[in-house]
Formats: sequence, C-alpha cells, structure tokens
Amino acid sequence: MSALFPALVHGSARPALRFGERALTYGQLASAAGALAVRLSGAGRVAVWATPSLETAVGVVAALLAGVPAVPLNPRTGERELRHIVGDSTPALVLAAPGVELPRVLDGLARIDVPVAAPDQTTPLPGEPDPSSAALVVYTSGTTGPPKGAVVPRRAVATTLDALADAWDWTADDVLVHSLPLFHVHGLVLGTLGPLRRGGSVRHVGKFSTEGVAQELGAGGTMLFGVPTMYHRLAEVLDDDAELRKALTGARLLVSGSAALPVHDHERIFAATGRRVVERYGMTETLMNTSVRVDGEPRAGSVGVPLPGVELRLVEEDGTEIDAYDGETVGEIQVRGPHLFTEYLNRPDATAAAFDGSWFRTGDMAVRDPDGYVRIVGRKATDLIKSGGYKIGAGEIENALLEHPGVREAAVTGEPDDDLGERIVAWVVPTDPARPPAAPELADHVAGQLAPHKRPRTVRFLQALPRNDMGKIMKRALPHD
Ligand code: MCA
Ligand code: AMP
Repeated sequence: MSALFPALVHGSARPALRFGERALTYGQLASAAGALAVRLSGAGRVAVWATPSLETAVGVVAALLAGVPAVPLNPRTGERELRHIVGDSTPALVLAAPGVELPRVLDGLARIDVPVAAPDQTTPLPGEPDPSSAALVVYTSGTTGPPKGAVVPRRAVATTLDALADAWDWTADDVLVHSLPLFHVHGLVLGTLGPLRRGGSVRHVGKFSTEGVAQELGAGGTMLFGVPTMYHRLAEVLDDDAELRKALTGARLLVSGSAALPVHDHERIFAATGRRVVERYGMTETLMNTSVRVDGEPRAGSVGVPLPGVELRLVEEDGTEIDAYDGETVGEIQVRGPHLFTEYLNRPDATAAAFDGSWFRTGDMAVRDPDGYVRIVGRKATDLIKSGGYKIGAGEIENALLEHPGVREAAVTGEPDDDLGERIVAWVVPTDPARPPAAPELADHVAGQLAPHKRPRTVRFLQALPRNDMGKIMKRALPHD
C-alpha cells in the first residue's frame, strides 16, 4: 500500500489542520508527527486523550506513521468505562496535550505530552507499515455489557477514504469544517484523517454552534460534516440567520451521517439554501458503506448506493439473500470488503457472532429502491439507542443505574426526540418508594460512571417493571406517555 498520507511525505506550506487560532501546515505536521513517531516506534498500543485539539490530530497521525495502533479516549468518559477501556486495550502510554489533567484511572500509564511545534531537525518518516496491521482501536457500544474495541486496519482507513473521495469528488482543494468529537470514526477518520489523506485541510470549530459553522464555512470552508442533531439545529435557525444561509448556500458539499437525518430537516435546509444535504451510512466496524454521490441524484431519506469496493446484500431473518430492488422488501444489511474491521479486541466470541461467513451483520434493516439506493428503515436490536449520533447500549446504562443504592430495578429505552433523534429514558423502581433518588442525581451517576452523552434525559419511576413469565423485562409494555 502506498503511504496513508502522501501529502506528509512531501511536506509543504499548505494548511493541514486548524483548531481555533492554532494551525499546522503539512510541513509542520510532518515534522511534529514524524519526530513523535520515532518515540512511539514499537510501543504496542497508545491511548490518545482525544480532546478536540491539534495535539489529538498530531498524536494519532504520529501513531499511524509509527505503525502503532491508537486508542482514542473520550476525555469525558466516566471512571468505570475508562477503567474498562484501559484494562481491555492495555496501552503502553497515553498521549495528551501539555497541561491537560488526566484522571487518576490513567495514573499507571506513562504520559507523553504531544509537541505540536516542529522540532529543529526533521526526522525522516518511517516506512509504511503493512496494510493489514491495526491503525485504530475504537470503542463502540453493544446491546449489553461494556463497549467493545473494534480493531480497524490501515487498509480499511485508506479504502473508505478513497471511496468517499470518489463519491464526493473530494480533493486537496477542499476545506472541511466540522465540530465532531475526535474519539469516534466520524470526527477522527472521516473528519481528520480524511482531509489529510487528500492533502486538503480541516478546520475544527470546537464545540458545535451554528455561529461557528457559519463563520468557518463563510471563510473558505467547502465541506461540512455533521450528525443529524447538528443539521437539525442549523435548520432551526436558518430562517432567521442570513449569514448562516449564505455560508451553507456557498458550500460545495453538506454531509450528514451517524444516524438518519429526518426528511423534515432535509427539506427545511433545501428550502432555505437550495442545497441538498448528502447522507452517507457507516459503522465503527465497517467504516463507510454507502453514500449519495455528487454525480448521482440526491434523495432525502436515502443513504445512497454502495461505495466502490463495498459489497452489500440484504438478508431475511433466516439468512436467505433478498434479490428484490422494490423499495419495500426489508432485510438486514450485510457488507463485505476491504473496509471492514478485523476483530473486537479480546472478544473472539463477539467477533464470530458479528459475521455470517465473510459478511458482516450490521443489524440495520433496509430496503433497496429499483435504482439501487438504500433506505434504512430500522434496526434489529431495540436495545441500541442512537442519541445525538452516539451509539449507546441500554444494558450498559441499566448496569450503571443498578449500582446506585437508590435503584432496585432499572430498564432503559430510547424515545423519539426532535433534536437528538432518540432520547435515553430510564425506568426505575426505587429501593425506597417513599424516597426515590432525584432524577438529576441518577443522570449525574451515569454521566460520572460512563459518559455524559449516556445519561438519561428522562427518568420515570414505577412500582414494578413489567415482566413475562420467565421474569424477563417486557420493555414494550412500559407505559409510554
Ligand atoms: C448535561 N451535561 C452534563 C450533564 N448534563 N455533563 C455531565 N453530567 C451531566 N449530568 C452537559 C453536556 O456534557 C454538555 O456539556 C452540555 O451539558 C449539553 O449537553 P447535550 O444536551 O448532550 O448537548 P450537546 O453537548 O450540545 O450535544 C449535541 C451534539 C453531540 C453536539 C450533537 O451529541 C455530539 O457531538 N454528537 C456527535 C456524536 C458523534 O460524533 N457520533 C459519531 C459516532 P458541554 O456544553 O460542556 O459540552 S457514529 C460513527 O462514528 C459512525 C461510523 C458514523 O456513521 O458516523
Ligand atoms: P456506530 O457504531 O456508532 O459507528 O454507529 C453505527 C450505526 O449508526 C449504524 O449501524 C446505523 O444504525 C447508524 N447510522 C450511521 N449513519 C447513518 C445514516 N446515514 N442513516 C441512518 N443510520 C445511520
């Protein structure tokens, strides 16, 4: 395989990364990441404290140059989840921005402060590692238990980014604007490594705001990546914000992913700007599977067609392949190709269960239109919740709630939410019905143990949970409003 980042081999004064006021050219990035790569060489795995910063980008690029798998950590991860991730991935050290305080869970790890200033002497970049070797270990939630580490090979990163370049005419001239977190595939692989592979640039807005997006897109940004919650928030204010309308209208490409963008938001953005948001569909385990292409017909509610190199099929419950392209026969999406992860770290059982031979079972249910466009209509597992574009397992939240002394029984569901797509709802039987714990206390407990985005937004107290004869909780029988 050729270099993952050809533009780094040549170095140049072209802009590569910008986070707020801080920026690096390709030459500066090559020097800083190249020097760090030498220090990381042979390190096993390295954790990256993935704040939205230059240091995170430099740290991950350095690990990739060194051929050392990077494990991005959400800096807001709670104690229990962080302990699990570190115990499972056993990183040799942690990369962090200078001055950033790390939690005590990481005390046992050596720390390297990521230098972003180019060193005096340029270090030659290491040779390109094997394409099948691991690039990243990205933790992702399942229906039960703690998150699993998806091992993503270098080949998958290169394949998916080149396939997106083909679908979107993505070039070195593009300036990508986004404000996604850097510890998931969307913000890290697509939003950071994507521009770097093309030789283009990325401008990170920091915390998402409609003003920040307007400013960066208006000042030369050509593409915008976001989750549906972000597009929903843009759609909400577009009619009253001429600057934002102008910025979106002037962009070359607006891309949404990580969850379905409601047709209503598609239409509002189109009405205000004349621009169609393009949807693409992926997963941590598969990187990107499908997209609406710039040379194809945009279609709200569709995730487009399989990307180059991606084989996609729909299967019935019993595993029979569906031939129909009729827009109505529903089956599970299975995919195959060089864009797939290799395994869940330390989980051969879960890895085996995720595959049907060489096909990866996505768990997403879809139909195909006569022209091959894929429309996602649901998900197999009701215990997976997508909130703000984050995948969250009901089981992990239930386990955390059950550790709270005021909780005797707990069940967690997702309910439709205009802003977040789905909102986490906790159903709780209190230990003492006369003195149930306060809802914010339970939310803080979950945020502190797992992560703030996993906290319940609504807590409903019950005297008992509905159970079947086997004692299993019947979530569908919970009394919704
Ligand atoms: C509130 N907050 C709390 C608590 N309550 N913090 C701690 N404990 C509490 N009890 C804080 C929040 O942390 C946040 O803090 C603020 O209150 C508001 O929180 P929230 O309501 O969640 O809204 P938000 O922070 O504005 O988040 C919306 C968002 C976010 C920006 C859309 O959900 C987001 O960044 N989503 C992106 C997810 C993503 O990248 N998914 C990709 C994975 P503060 O204000 O300080 O921040 S999917 C993927 O990778 C696949 C491959 C794919 O297809 O893309
Ligand atoms: P994650 O494991 O966090 O990477 O989330 C992957 C899941 O996000 C997929 O299995 C889908 O359910 C969902 N997803 C990603 N992109 C889209 C999209 N454009 N439309 C609908 N669902 C999506």
